[in-house]
This record gives sequence, C-alpha cells and structure tokens, in this order.
Amino acid sequence: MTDGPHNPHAQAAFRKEAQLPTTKAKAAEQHALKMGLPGADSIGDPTIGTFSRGPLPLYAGISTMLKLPYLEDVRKASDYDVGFLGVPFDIGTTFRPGTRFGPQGMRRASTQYTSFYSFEMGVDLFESLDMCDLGDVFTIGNIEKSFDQISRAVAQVYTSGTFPMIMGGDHSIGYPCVRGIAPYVGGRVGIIHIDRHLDTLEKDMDERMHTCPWFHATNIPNAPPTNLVQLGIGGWQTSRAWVKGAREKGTNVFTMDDIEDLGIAKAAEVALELAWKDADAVYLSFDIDSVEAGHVPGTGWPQPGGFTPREVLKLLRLIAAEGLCGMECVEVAPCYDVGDVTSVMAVHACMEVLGSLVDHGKLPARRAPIANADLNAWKGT
Ligand SMILES: [Mn+2]
Repeated sequence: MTDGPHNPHAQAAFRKEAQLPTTKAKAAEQHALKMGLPGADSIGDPTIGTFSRGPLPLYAGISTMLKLPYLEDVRKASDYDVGFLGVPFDIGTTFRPGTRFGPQGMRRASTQYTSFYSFEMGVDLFESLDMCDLGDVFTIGNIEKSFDQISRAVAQVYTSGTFPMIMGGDHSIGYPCVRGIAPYVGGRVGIIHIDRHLDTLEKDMDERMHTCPWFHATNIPNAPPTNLVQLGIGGWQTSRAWVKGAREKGTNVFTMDDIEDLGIAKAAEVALELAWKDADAVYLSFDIDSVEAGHVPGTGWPQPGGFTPREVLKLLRLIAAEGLCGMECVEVAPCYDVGDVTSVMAVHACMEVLGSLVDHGKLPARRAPIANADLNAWKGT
C-alpha cells in the first residue's frame, strides 16, 4: 500500500481491514469442509471441498439470501441480529407486474456479495452479525388478506428483537410492513421513503395498491405524516391526485432538484431531523425506481431523472447511520431486468444499509424479544 497525501480514504480502509477478525469465516470454512468432504487429492487448495457447502463457487449451491442459513423455524428468529424476509407480492401493481419474483431475483444476485466485506467502510458483515434468510411470507391472491399476512410476519420478526430486512414485492407492502412494527415501538415511528413516486393515494383501481402505502401508513396512530420524509420525488409519472394526498397529509417532500441543491449530505441531515422528530424509531422504505431508469430496468415503473447509484448509496449510508427499526427494498421485477443489474443494485443497497448500521454501532444491537408478543397488535390500524 503506497502512502501519500491523496488517498486518505483508501489508507483508512486498509487500516480498518487490518483490525477485522476472520474468526467466523474460518469456522464456517471448517464446517463447509466437514459437511461437504475434503476435496479430491488433485486439489491443491485445502479449503475446497468435494461438495460446495460454503459461499464458493458463487454460481453454485442453493440461493438463500447471501447463502445465509435458511431459518425454517421462524420461532427461532431471535437467534439472529438480522432476518432477510421475502414478500413475493405484486397484485398491488398498477402497471407492469413481476415484483413477486423480486425476492428470488435478489437472492440470485446476492451470491456476488458473499464476501460480506466493504472496503470503504471497513466492515465485515459476516464477522459482525448473525444473519439468516427467513424465506418468504405466504402471500395470497387478495390484497387485504396478504397485508394481514405481511403485518403478522413482520411483527414476528420485529418482536423477536431481529432487524427485519424486507425484500419486496411491490410498494403496497410499505403499509403492512410499518403496521407490523409500529405497535411494538412504544413511541412515534418516522418513515424515510426514497422514491420517484409519492404513493399517497387513498385508493387506486378501487383498492389499496402500490400507489397508496403512505396514505395508510400515516393513518397509523404513532406514524404521523409529519414524520414521513419523501426523497427523490418527481418526473412525469406523479399524478395530481398523489400531490393532493401529500398536501392534505402534510408529508415532507423533496424533489431531485431539492436534493441536488442541498447536496446528498445535507439532504440526509434534513431528512433525519424531520423523520426522527419526537420519534423513537425510523423505518426505511427504498423503492428501486428512485434510481435513474438506465441503471434499474428491472422494475415496474422505470423513470429517468432519479438518483445515480453512487448518490443513493451515499444517502442510504447516511440515513442508516442514525439507526433504523427495519428496511424494505421494493419494486424489483427481475423479468424486465438486464443482466441482473437491478437485483444487484437492490442487494447492494441492503448491504450498504447494514454496513452503515454496523459501522455506526447500531447493529448488532439485538432488542430483547417481546415475550408472548401479540402478533395481531396492529389490527385496527
Ligand atoms: Mn416508485
């Protein structure tokens, strides 16, 4: 590593890497060899087994999220700091469907991320966190009943003291996801919503579609619209009815121009101030279509003019620095994707948030599980 005055970030990254443990990775490697038998005599590398049982090769094996353990018994979620939860649901879609395959797309793309390490942040998620893939919510062919299933599933994860990392699904799930957390927070819940679309209709096509989550989430008694911050809104797909909804509710809206004028760092600071005002927790809703359409073709409503990947990743890092009660990544529709770039972007966003939570001491910070939690506490909200 060359020292010099012009690469302080890289030098800091090298220093942080030198401090990271390898304990869990080594143990996992031993376990993989034990399960998959040592490799053939001709193989020189002693870490290579006959059967692939660890993260390598990236293209092999069973695609759980990040090749993490699949937690079949959801009652044991409390053993983990982070639980990835798929919500394969797209009947709230008003244009192109396909986000029911979002969780599977993200799982497939996630194998590229199984080094778990961010050079710039100097974080190794595998060493720092116990994570699992909780599989998927059993969504069905009815929006409201599926919402009930989603709220119940999210409540199960959250009351286990586990960080819910939710993989959508269309954006209608924002409402039942927040609803599944809010009753257990104690105080007020703020929401940071990154999107090109306001999604503040009461109903669309006579149902609570993916254009509607924030109208309903902000009717939850402890999730008021004044603590909802909507970042990146704009373009030619925003209906005037959405604007009416946001105006009447009094949500906090920032267009791409607002954010560009403020700069990403200041925009994050302002968003955090608003979302955290008198709040005990903040939930993050990341719509992949907030990113410039050219980078994320695999989504239902691609739109030009959004964030560049680099901008949005920085924004996500800064928002996560203050801690979160959960995150959803929605609107990934792999059937329109090109070379999995949209799924990769979605996985990268989740990794960036987890990395920042670890880097800022917000994870691992397992909340004590709520004993005998009422998983229906959200009913009526
Ligand atoms: Mn959107």
